[in-house]
Amino acid sequence: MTPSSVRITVGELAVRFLEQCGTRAAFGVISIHNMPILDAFNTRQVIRFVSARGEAGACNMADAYARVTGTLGVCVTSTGTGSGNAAGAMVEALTAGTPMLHLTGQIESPFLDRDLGYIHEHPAQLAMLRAVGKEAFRIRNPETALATLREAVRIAQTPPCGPVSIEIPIDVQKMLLELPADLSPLPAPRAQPSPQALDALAERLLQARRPLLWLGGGARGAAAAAQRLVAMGWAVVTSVQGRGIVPEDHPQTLGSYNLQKPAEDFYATVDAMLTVGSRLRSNETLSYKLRLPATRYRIDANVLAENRGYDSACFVHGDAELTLNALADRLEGRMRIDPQLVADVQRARAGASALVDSGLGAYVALKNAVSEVAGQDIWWVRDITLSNSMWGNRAPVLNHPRAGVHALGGGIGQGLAMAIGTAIANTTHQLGRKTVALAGDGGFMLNVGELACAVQEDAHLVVLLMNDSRYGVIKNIQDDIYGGRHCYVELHTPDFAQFCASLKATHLRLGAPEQAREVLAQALGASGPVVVEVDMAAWGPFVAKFAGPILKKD
Ligand SMILES: Cc1ncc(C[n+]2csc(CCOP(=O)(O)OP(=O)(O)O)c2C)c(N)n1
Repeated sequence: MTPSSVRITVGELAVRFLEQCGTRAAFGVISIHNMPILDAFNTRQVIRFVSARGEAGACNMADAYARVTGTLGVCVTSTGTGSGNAAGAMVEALTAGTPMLHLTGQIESPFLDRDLGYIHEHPAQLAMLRAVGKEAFRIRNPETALATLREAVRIAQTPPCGPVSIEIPIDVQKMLLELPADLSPLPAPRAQPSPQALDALAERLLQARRPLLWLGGGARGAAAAAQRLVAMGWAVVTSVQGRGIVPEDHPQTLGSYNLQKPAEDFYATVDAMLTVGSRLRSNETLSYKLRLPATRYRIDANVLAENRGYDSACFVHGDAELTLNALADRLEGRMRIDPQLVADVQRARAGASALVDSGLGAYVALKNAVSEVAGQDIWWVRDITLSNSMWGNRAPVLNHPRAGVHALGGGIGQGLAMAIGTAIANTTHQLGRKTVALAGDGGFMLNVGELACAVQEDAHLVVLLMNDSRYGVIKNIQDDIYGGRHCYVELHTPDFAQFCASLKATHLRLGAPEQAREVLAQALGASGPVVVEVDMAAWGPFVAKFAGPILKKD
């Protein structure tokens, strides 16, 4: 050790490294087993640390923060039950391909892996973390800490991205090391497409007169490259995770109206579909029975995506942005696209959105009010609830590739925490948008404690709380396939006005469709968290009955 050298704990090393990664906010719950890390957040005051009320919420917040900023999300949990609490949210981050670092503790290393029943030990924590994330590591000593941190973040940020955990025994977190001179993260490699594969794909695409680009979440960083194909006249459709890569009011896009009958009819007229960064997941494709265009090509950063779900005549392994740009270089000025294609897209889109509206009844007023009052500069965060399945996954119009945040994996109860992570990201990165969330009362209650976090953090967000005092979608499924035998779906629900008052969160009741615009405007004008309770008993039922992901018989 040189006289001038500085010695820091492993916990502080982790925090200083995250600063170098560009992290501006981290989320977690304090515990004996992570205090050296949190102590460093506090003493350094560079990264804002948000105290969630539970590890599930913290992980959802970090996930949403990463999704809207396009940077690394960070959550910190305690060992054992704490990291276990985050497991469901880790699964969601894995499903969504979110680059995230999850730091957790572990008991003192001398007692670890000895089956002593040592308090807070979770003997198989690492195995659990591997199962719910992309990778998991343990830091065993100060000498290997930085390398492990670097590798974990590199893996998290390498497409297909995902959450990576590191467990650090509490004694190791406190150990000292000399402050390294270089704390920079490693670059995340991007898959380079092969020129031969690109030539072959370009040759085929040059034959197309009615080409369609299907953009998934993996193409969120490729908006400008996708725009080059749009400028050539291509039609576009997106998965729900790909919303806004092409602004949804562009005349050449179907937006995420991707599986309604008019969209399927349109696909029959398409002579080449190029899927980019999309898994063509079950709920986007009527469980793989949606009739996609017969001639299909695919680009993906995951080499294993080839022929998954749907086959393709030609596959290019590569980063979405690099591959689309290289393809555009080969196609620009050489495609002869049917001038009728744009009008056909618009017709299909109008037909699909009319179909969606026809099932909503009075709730069309709410859908339209979100567009009209909130405008396009919003983050649109959704929990799993009837309203999201019926319209929130398609509307309002989104104009930004990261504007939509939803639970891809279908788990309820994550929307409120995701809205908090989004609102914090909006502040720390000065993104200048409003955070608007959609949740059902069932999902909201699952993680309702995070409303206290939202108040404490002064998170500016509006939750549209669709209160039907039940698990509505499950009740519909019982009607559909369980002979109308209703059980376990009626919910004792708090008086949300009183509940919000007790937390000092603003509560507004939305009792009738005619009030939608006015109440929403009031909510958006307020600061801190606002709960707009849509009294669904007063509004009445939807016209259509949504009973789970749509399945196709043939
Ligand atoms: C974590 C989790 N637990 C249970 C379920 C099953 N589930 C799906 S939708 C739903 C009901 C959601 O109710 P609510 O939030 O009130 O929305 P609504 O269906 O009434 O619109 C339930 C329990 C789930 N998807 N995820």
